[in-house]
Amino acid sequence: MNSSITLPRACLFALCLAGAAVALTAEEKNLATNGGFEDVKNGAPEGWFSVCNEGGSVTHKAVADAPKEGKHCLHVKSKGEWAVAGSPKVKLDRTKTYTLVGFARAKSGAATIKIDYFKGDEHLGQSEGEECTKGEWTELKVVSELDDHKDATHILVAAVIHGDGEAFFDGFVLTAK
Ligand SMILES: [Ca+2]
Repeated sequence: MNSSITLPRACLFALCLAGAAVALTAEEKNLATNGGFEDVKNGAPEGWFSVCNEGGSVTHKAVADAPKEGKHCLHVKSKGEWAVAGSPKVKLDRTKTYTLVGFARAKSGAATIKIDYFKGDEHLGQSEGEECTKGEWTELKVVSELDDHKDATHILVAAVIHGDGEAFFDGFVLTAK
């Protein structure tokens, strides 16, 4: 009854192959949850939050206003010193370097993207990209600086507006290598 032996072996081999494929693609996986802003709940990108300086105001929405890719992009409007729309937190693998790429276009004010560093819920600092003040989609990039944030356990990615402004964001991709 060889068939009863060869069948499980064949299955095990197939499982090993599937496992190897998952390990390879995990290297290039987009760690930014809903980074394309296509999952929309109550008009906002699912999982994303917004925050601003005390006394300021901020709104964050998922809109279908000329997105960079897909059907939706993130719209942030703010009054105040600064405003941020952020993703869910990502648990850090400190042996890796994280790279965030994203697109911004500003209707008014200065927009950028950033990586925020956290120790649990405590905000430790950030690495910001260059400012975009243009009305066309502009690619921005931020590379993590984990050596400057030795206690960090988590990061998140965020859209930023400095001062009063209104801007669109799309295509956030966070990778670890
Ligand atoms: Ca999109």
